[in-house]
Amino acid sequence: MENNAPEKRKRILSCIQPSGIPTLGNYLGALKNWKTLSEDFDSAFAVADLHAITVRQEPAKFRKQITEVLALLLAIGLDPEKSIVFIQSHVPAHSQLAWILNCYTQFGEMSRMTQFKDKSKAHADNVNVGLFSYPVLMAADILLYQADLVPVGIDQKQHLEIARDIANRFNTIYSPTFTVPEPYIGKQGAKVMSLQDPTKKMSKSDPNPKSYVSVFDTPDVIVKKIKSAVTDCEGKVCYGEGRDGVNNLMSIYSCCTGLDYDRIAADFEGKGYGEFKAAVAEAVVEELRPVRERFDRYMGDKAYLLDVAAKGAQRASSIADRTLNKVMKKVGFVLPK
Ligand code: ATP
Ligand code: LTN
Repeated sequence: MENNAPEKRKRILSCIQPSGIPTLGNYLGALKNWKTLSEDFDSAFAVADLHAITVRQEPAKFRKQITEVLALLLAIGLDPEKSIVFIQSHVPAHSQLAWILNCYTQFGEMSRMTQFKDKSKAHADNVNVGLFSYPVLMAADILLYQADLVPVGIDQKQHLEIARDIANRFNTIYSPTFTVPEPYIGKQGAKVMSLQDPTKKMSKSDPNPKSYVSVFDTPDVIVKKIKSAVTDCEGKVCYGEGRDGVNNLMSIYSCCTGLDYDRIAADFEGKGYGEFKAAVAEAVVEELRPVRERFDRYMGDKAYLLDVAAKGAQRASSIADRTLNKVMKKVGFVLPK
């Protein structure tokens, strides 16, 4: 018999923490892809505020950052009528499923997470249990929406593998319950490196602001930061092993202009780093300019932002609650009437 049912669109989900002002790394590694993918998939994007408190946040600043990241999601071009755009803590099912999944996750597998090891070194005075089970909450975020694909930067690959392991484990113990998600890691920009130490990823929580370009930096600040980026003494613009600083700038330039490495090397043949850095800075300024302009507009209309968050949470909850109910039934909980 012919099946005329329309093919179910695949679903994507991703989140960003409001743990600071997002960087060019977040933008090129994740956000830019979200906009493109949102055109071809059913999509949900969240501000991961629950994840952000695994590191101490100052309340007033935290509140502001949550609103800013929400505005940024719209500023990158996501359409809240098409994509579900929401704030993680507004959908209680995330915390509820995370607790359940904690009981299907082994201490040993969490101990191997490199982000936990890095963050517990960086915040040695606050190695809390939330930081340890962070990947379980992330698995809950993803599995609640039965996401097929999760667009992230390469640093999140290990967390995606754990989410897959947890999903498979639960599906095997009970019966198929969760879609097993695949990571989607863009070919370019998957790991933008720090401008001051290009062996480390660019991070919005880096204490040195010269190490990152924030998406809200003004053009003159962007120019200054890129001009002071660490390179090497070879003086030649071409991609190569061990040339982390130049490679990073080439990758940033390539993401912003669409030019490949050979073309960039040819264009800057015989030219010094000064000229190259000026071109990179200009490309970054132009890439971020429209985002910044739209961001300012959304930040000027807080009522609209709250409205988007409320509608987003409602739509997200209707999907998330369905999955949570299914899980609770399978585990054997008595569901409320
Ligand atoms: P923090 O620096 O506070 O740990 P973060 O920026 O690493 O935060 P998120 O805000 O949760 O973490 O990241 C949102 C998305 O940006 C994720 O998909 C992550 O993989 C991606 N991302 C973060 N930093 C980079 C980077 N330097 N290059 C490419 N992608 C990145
Ligand atoms: N841990 C992620 C942020 C995050 C996330 C998610 C990403 C929280 N929940 C669900 C994808 C899917 C990070 O990028 N640091």
